[in-house]
Amino acid sequence: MNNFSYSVIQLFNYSVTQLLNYKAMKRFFLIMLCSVFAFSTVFAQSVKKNEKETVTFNVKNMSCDNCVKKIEKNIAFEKGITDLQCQLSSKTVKVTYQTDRTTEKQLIAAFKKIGFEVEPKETAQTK
Ligand SMILES: [Cu+2]
Repeated sequence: MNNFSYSVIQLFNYSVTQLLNYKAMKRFFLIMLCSVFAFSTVFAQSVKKNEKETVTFNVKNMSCDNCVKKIEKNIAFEKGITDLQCQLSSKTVKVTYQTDRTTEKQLIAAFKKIGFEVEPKETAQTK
């Protein structure tokens, strides 16, 4: 084997090693990236799961005890609702719900379904 072919082989060996290192590195970074992504997704979901919101609705046509009963009976059992308080004197309904299970829009629709026009008065984050 002459000097030239020897150096060609050396060069070839060197390139293969470099290539393998590059592939291993690429794989390592890919795995790192995937685990970071997976972890952040799970983390974000668990944070979202514990989030609650309390909305106070103005309910103009809530005028008697029967209305209150109707609301308590129907809305309190909508999915995601953890607390519901009707106040006839101020014509307001305070609803606490899990943000990952229902939305304000869905609540408004649920009220509408049983004949009450509502509008959100104030919203607050709850722990
Ligand atoms: Cu009534």
